[in-house]
Amino acid sequence: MQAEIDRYPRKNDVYIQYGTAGFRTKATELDHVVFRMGILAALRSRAKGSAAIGLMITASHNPEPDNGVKLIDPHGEMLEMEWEEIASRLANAPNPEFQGELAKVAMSNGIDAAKPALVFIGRDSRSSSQRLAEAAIAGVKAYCGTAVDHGLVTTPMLHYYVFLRNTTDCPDADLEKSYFSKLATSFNVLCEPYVQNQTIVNKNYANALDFDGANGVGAVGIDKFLSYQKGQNFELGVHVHNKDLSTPSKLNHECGSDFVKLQMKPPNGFKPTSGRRIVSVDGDADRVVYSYVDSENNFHLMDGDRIATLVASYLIDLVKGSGLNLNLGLVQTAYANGNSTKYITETLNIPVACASTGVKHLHHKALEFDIGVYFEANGHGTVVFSNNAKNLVLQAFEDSTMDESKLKWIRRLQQMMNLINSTVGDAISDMLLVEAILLARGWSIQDWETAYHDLPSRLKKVYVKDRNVIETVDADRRCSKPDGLQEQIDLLVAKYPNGRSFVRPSGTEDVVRVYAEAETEEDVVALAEEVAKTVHNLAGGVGPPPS
Ligand code: 16G
Ligand code: ZN
Repeated sequence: MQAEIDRYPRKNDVYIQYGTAGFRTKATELDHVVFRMGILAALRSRAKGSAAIGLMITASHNPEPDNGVKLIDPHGEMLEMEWEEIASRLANAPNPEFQGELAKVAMSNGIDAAKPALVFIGRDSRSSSQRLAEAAIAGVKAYCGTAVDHGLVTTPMLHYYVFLRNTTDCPDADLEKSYFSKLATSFNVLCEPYVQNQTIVNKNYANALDFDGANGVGAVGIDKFLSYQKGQNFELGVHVHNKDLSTPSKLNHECGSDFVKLQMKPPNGFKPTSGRRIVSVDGDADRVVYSYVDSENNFHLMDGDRIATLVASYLIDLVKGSGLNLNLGLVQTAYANGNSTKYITETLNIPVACASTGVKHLHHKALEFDIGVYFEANGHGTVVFSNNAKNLVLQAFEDSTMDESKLKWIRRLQQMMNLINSTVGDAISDMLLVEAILLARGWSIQDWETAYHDLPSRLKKVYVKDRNVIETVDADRRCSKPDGLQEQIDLLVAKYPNGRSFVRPSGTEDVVRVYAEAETEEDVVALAEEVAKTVHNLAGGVGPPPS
C-alpha cells in the first residue's frame, strides 16, 4: 500500500477540515485528501458490515477551480458526525504517519481487513473531478475494496444509489434506471387526475417552465428525467438552459440557484419570459430555487422558505384528509425569513423548529416528526417520514373498514412519499414535488407567492482576524462570544420595527456572516450596516469597517 500512498503525498501542511459539506478547497490541494477518503470510505464500509458507502466529488455552488469530497453513510445519509473528526485526522496526517493513523482507526473500530468493502464514487462536471475520482478509486483499491464508478451524477442521485444498494437487491447497473423511473412514475401518478388528452387542466397552472442547470450535472439529470417521462400520460413542459458542460468556467457562473438567490436576478443564458417559472439548481443539484420576472421586469424569488411552506401546507391537507394520526413539523434555520415563520405558525398552525445552519442539523431535527419538512432558505431541503408514518399508510391499505374518502388522501400521501428523495435535498425531486403541488392547487407562481410577503433582508460579510472568536447558541440565533456583542446587537435591533439580526462564523469561508431583516428596505440596510460595524469593532475586524 505504501507505493500507492506515495503516489498521493500530502504536499504542504495546510490544515483542512471536514466541515458541513465535507472537505472543500482549491482542487489542486485535494488529491491526497480524496485518495485518503477513498481509503476511509473502504474502512467505513467494513465498519458497517460491508455496506456500500458513497464518495462524492463536488464543490457544489462554489466556483469551478474549487472542488470537494464528502462521504455518504449506508442509508444514504451524511457521514456520522463522530467520523468527521476521523476524516480530518486522516486527511491531515503527515505522510510518514498516515499508515499508523489508519491502523489506529482500523483497530479502534475492530475492522476485519479480510471482509469485503464497497464504495460508490460519483462526481460533478468540474474539470478536476475526473482526476479526483481516479484518486478516490486508487484509495479504495489500495485498501483492497471494490470501487464502483458512477461517473457524472448529482449529489442526491449518489445518496439515493447508496440507500437503494443497501436496502434492496437492485443491481448496480439498474440504479440510475430505478432512480429516474421512480421519479417519473410517481410524478405521473400524482398529475394524472389533472390530465385530459395529454393536456393539463387545472385553473392557473401552466405546463411550461425554464430550467437553469447552472452548466453542471443538474442539466444532465433533468435531461435524463425528461427521457424517462417520455410517453407518460403527462409530460412536464421543461425547457433546459445553461447546460454547457464543456466550458468549465461556465459552471455556476452568472447562473444557478446561488447566483439567483444572492444577486436577486434571473440567471443569464436565456431571456426570461414574463410570468413563466424559472427553476435554478446549483452545481451538484441538491439545491433548487424558483423565480420569475413580471410584466414590469421586476424579479421575484421563491426560495427554500417558500418551497417549505408550499410543501408543508399541502402535506398537512393530505394528513387531515387521511384521518391518520401523524404529526407534521417544519424545520428552518435562523436565515428563514421572519414572515415565513409567522405564516407557518400563525396561518398554517404547523409547529416550526429552528436548527443550526448545515443540512445535517436540519435533517436530524426533522426526524423528530412523523413528517418532517426541512429547507434552508438557499433551497436545500427535503421531507423525511418516520417508520410510524410509513406503517400507518401501509396498514390503512390493508384495513377493509377504511372508507374510500380517506383512502384517496392516503394514496396521494404515499405517492408523495415515493416522489420525495428523503436521503438529502434533491433539486429534481423537489422541483417535481413543487410542480405536482402547484398543479393540484391549480396555481400559477404568482398565486403561490401571495401566501406571505418577505420582510426585506440583507446578508453581509465581515472580515476578522479569527472568525472563531464568535460563538453562537440557540441554533445560531444568539452569540455568546465575544462578550458584549449580543447586547449591542439587541440594542440595535430594538430600534427597528420587526427588526431581527444575528451573526455567525461561516463554515465554508473565512468570514463572519451578518444577517438582518426589518420592516422596510431603508431600515434593513441601516441595521445590517450597524451590526456589521459592531462585529468589526468587537470581534477584531481587519481592513476598513464594512459599509
Ligand atoms: C454548506 C452547507 C449548507 C449551508 C452552508 C452555509 C451542507 C450540505 N451544505 O454549504 O447547508 O447552508 O454550508 O455556509 O450541509 P456558510 O457556513 O459559509 O454560511
Ligand atoms: Zn450543492
